[in-house]
Amino acid sequence: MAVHNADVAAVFEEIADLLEIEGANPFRVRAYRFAARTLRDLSREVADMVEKGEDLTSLPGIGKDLAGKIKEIVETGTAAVLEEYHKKIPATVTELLQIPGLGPKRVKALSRELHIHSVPELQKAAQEGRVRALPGFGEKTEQHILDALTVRVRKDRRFKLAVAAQYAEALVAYLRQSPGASRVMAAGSYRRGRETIGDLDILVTARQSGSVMERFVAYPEVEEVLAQGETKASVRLKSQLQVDLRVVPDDCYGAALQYFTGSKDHSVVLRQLAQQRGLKISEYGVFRGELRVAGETEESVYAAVGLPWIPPELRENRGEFEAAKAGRLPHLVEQQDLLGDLHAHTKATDGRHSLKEMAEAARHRGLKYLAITDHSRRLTMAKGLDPQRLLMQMDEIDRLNATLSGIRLLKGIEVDILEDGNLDLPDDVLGRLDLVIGAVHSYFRLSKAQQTERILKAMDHPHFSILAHPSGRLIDQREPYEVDMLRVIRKARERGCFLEVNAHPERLDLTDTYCQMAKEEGVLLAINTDAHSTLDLENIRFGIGQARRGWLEKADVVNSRPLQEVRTLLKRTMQA
Ligand code: DGT
Ligand code: CA
Ligand code: CA
Repeated sequence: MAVHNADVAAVFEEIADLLEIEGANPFRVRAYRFAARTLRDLSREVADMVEKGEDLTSLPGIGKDLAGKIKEIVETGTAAVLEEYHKKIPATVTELLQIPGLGPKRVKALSRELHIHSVPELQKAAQEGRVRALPGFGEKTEQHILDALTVRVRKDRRFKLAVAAQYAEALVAYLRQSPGASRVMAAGSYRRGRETIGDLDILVTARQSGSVMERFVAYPEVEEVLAQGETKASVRLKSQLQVDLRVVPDDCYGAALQYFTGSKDHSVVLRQLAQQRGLKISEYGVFRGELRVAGETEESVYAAVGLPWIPPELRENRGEFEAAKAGRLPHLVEQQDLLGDLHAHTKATDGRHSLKEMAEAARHRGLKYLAITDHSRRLTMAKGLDPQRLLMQMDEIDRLNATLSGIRLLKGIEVDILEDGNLDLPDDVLGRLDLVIGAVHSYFRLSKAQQTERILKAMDHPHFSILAHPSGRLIDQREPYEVDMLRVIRKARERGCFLEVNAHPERLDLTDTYCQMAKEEGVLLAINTDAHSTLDLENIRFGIGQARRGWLEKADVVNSRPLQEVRTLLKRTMQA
C-alpha cells in the first residue's frame, strides 16, 4: 500500500493530539505538528524519498527521530508510539480536538469527568445539558459545541481539494499504466476545482474496459469495492475517499468528459439547449436521432449547441451560458500570469524561512516581487512584530534588496485589525511601508453589524492596502464570520484598496462567488499564498483555481501587474 504525505502527516497530527491531551512537553507537540505541516506542503511524495534512500533530515523540521518515524510509517502504515497510545486512550478522543473551542485541557476534562470519548457521546451530553456543569465550560461553551457539531455533520465526508489532489494524482498515474487505456482524466467537482470534493470521478477511454477495471479494483489503496460492472466501478480507498470510474470508447471522450465533469446544474441547461435544436446529449455523444453528430472532444459537444468551450471552473450555471452566448466568456487567469506574491511570512514571526530564503524561492518560481508581511505584535503566539522589530526588518529588507537581482522584496505587514477597527501598529510606522495588509484574527463572533463596521473602519485607515482572507473561514473548521461582504467590497472600491484571494488550501478565501461579486464591482484582487515557508509558495495553484472559479481574469488581479505598476497602485492605498 502506498503511503502518501497526507497519511504520514495525519499520523503525526494524531500523535501530537494525544501528546497534548496527555499534557506532554509543548515543544514535542509542536515538533510533530511542524513536521506534519512540512509533509502536507511537500510537493513530492516522501515515500518516494524513503524508497530512494534520500536524506529526510534535509526537510524543514525533520530531525533524526522524526525521519525514522516517517520511514516506519511509510513502511508499516503506522507508528509504534501511536499504537502504544491507542492502548491507553481511545482513538476517537482525538476527534474531539477537531471541534472548535475544544483544546486538550477541555478534552481531558470531558474524558475524565464525563467519560466522553467520541463525537456522538459529546453531542448527546451537550444536548442533555451535562457539559455546562463541568468547571471551565458553562452554558455558552455548551451551545458553541452544539453549533460546531451541526456544521460538522453538514460537511461530513468532503475532502479538501489539496488533500484530494494527492490521492487523485497518484491514482490517475496508476491508471495510465493500464494496458489499453488511452486517456485518463479526473472529472467531477475535482476538475471544476471546487474547494472540497465529495467523491472522485475518473474517466478512462480504452478499446476494452476489462483490463482497466481489473487494474482499478486491484489498486493497493482500495479498501472496499462498492460496485463493479463492465464499464463502471466504485471503490472506497483506505483514506475513505470514494472513487467512481467510468470507461468509455475513445471516440466518446469529449461527451463523457463533459458528462462526468458536470456540474449537474450546468449539464441540465446544456441538455435543454440541445433539445431546442432537436439534439440529444449523453455520455456517448451528441445525437440527432440515430446519427451521432459530435462527442469526440468537449469543444465539439459545446459547438453542437452553438457555444464555445466553457472552462470547467465556470460550469456551475452561474451565468456561463449567457456569457458564452454573448461571446463574453472570461479569459481566466492562469498561474503564469502572476508576477508576484503580496503576502508572505518569515521566521521573524511564525514563518520558517529567512528573508533571503523566501526571496530566492520566489525568484526560483519565476516571481519578480514578493511582499514580506509578517504578523503584528497583537499575535503574541506568532511572535508578532512591534514597531522596533518591524523597523529593523525594513532595514534588513533594504540591505537584502541591494544584493538581490531578479526579485524585489516589498516591505509590508499583516497588521491585526483590533476589536474596535483600529490597527495594531501606529500610523507613522505603517506609513513607512510599501503595503499594509489588514487581517481579522480575533473576535470572530461579533454581530454582523459590528463586524462590518469594524472592518470598514480598518479599511478607512490612512494606510490600508489589502484585506487578508476577507471572510475568515477555515474550510471544515470555522464558519466565516458574519459580515456584509458587499459593503466591504464597495469600501475597497471607494478606497482603491484590494481584497485577497488567500491560496492556503484551508482558506481559499475570498470564495468563488465573492470573487465574482468583487470583479463586478470593479475591485482588484490579490492572489496570495500567505506562505509561512518556501514550500507554501506552491499553494498558489489552489488560489488560482479559486480565482478562476470566481471568473477572474488577468486584469482583475493586482499581482499580475509588473512591479512598477503594482508600486503605483500600492502607493495610492498608502496615502489616503
Ligand atoms: P461532489 O462529488 O459532491 O463533489 O460533486 P460532483 O459534481 O463531482 O458530483 P458527482 O460525483 O455526484 O457526479 C460527477 C458528475 O457526474 C456530475 O458533476 C455530473 C455527472 N452526474 C452524476 N450523476 C448524474 C445524473 O444522475 N445525471 C447526469 N446527467 N449527470 C450526472
Ligand atoms: Ca464527484
Ligand atoms: Ca461521483
